[in-house]
Amino acid sequence: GNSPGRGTAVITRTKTKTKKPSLYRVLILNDDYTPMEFVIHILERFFQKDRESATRIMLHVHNHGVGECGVYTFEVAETKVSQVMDFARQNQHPLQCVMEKK
Ligand code: TYC
Repeated sequence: GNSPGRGTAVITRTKTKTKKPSLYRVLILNDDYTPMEFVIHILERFFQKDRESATRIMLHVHNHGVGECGVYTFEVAETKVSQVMDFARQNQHPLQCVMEKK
């Protein structure tokens, strides 16, 4: 540490930051009402999936109840969830999107 002023001591950090950010899965949940085509569109628009991957993920969710859209750091994952929830609500679909720590 150094001593910048009268009666003050500062501990300086020597070690380089090496902590990796925690990662979060963004998941979509199945429901009985959201059109398949709408879910495919969500996956293309907000998760940069090509049509084939988007269709595969949508069908996985349709058949299994839940599926992974992508893995992101906290703030990015939060933003994706908000974007999906806002877009679904705007279009009056009950689609649910959540995040979970890996
Ligand atoms: N189960 C919906 C239907 O049959 C399709 C769907 C798939 C809805 C995935 C939501 O996350 C979802 N129209």
